[in-house]
Amino acid sequence: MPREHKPLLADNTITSEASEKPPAIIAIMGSTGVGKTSFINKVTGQNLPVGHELDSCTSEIKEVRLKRGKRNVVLMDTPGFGGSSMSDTEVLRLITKHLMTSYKAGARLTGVIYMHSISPATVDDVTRRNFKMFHKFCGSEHLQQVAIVTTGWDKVDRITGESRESQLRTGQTLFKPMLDHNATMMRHDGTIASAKDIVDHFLRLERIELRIQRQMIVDKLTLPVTDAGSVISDPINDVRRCVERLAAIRDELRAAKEVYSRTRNLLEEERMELREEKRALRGQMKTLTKSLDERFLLWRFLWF
Ligand SMILES: Nc1nc2c(ncn2[C@@H]2O[C@H](COP(=O)(O)OP(=O)(O)OP(=O)(O)O)[C@@H](O)[C@H]2O)c(=O)[nH]1
Ligand SMILES: [Mg+2]
Repeated sequence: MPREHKPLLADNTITSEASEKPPAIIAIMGSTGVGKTSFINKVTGQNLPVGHELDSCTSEIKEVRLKRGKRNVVLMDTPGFGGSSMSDTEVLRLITKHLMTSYKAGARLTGVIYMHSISPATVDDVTRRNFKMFHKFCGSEHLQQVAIVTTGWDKVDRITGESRESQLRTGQTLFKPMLDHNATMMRHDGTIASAKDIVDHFLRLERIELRIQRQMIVDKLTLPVTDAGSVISDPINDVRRCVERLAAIRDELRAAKEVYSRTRNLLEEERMELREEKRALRGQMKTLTKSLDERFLLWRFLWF
């Protein structure tokens, strides 16, 4: 049955009436170029930059606020996996860091969307690995609040699209394991109405805690040893990243120390000069001033 589309208010800011209920925060993840940012633009009417050709576009987490009816909603745009500018581990690290910070500030997700384009004829091994990572990222406990949203329906004919969707549903290395744990599969046909419908799906749901958040905050695991991190982590790269970052921090500290010591010397020099000048002025006070008032003023400046 078609669902009624409540009008999105032109003003996307959060009002006091709506802010009584915590906003529904929805994270949007998936491979690069599948249309995550385009989807957000469709729902919010914003014009965030979208990608062209094969280059990845979004490079940082961006939260976009909007309202559906009286409910405040925050859509969390994330960089895509498989992009040209960041490794998948870096993307996962960025998303996880953001989720940890907002979790510690009391914010909880209401849902997670994993976007996938129906348009490529095959699903490569890296994408399959990322599905597996995503499942472990969420855990299996709250998958009714996870939606796998397919895009690219205008790029294929209906029969081809439906056949690919069916393979995604039934493939053990594709989405079946998540769907078996009550994740939902939805289509985004590129229209504003369909994008709003997908967002509305989450509005009735409770707030959740993802497995990655529990493992990192409660169990205090580091990312590479979490269930999700261990699927895509590359230990050699992790060690290299740590060593490089430590070297960079050491250089920055050394440079900061040099600047500090140079500034300290300059200030010290200036202080000595001024003290000397003040002493000389004190000695010459009588010759410098004529009236008693001026002498009194100078006396106050030079002795205190
Ligand atoms: N034909 C068609 N093009 C789409 C669809 N979704 C997105 N695009 C186009 O694909 C390109 C990439 O879209 P983005 O919205 O930037 O994709 P993204 O998932 O945010 O990509 P990253 O930020 O790199 O992770 C843009 O040129 C979009 O216009 C779709 O369903 N059909
Ligand atoms: Mg994007």
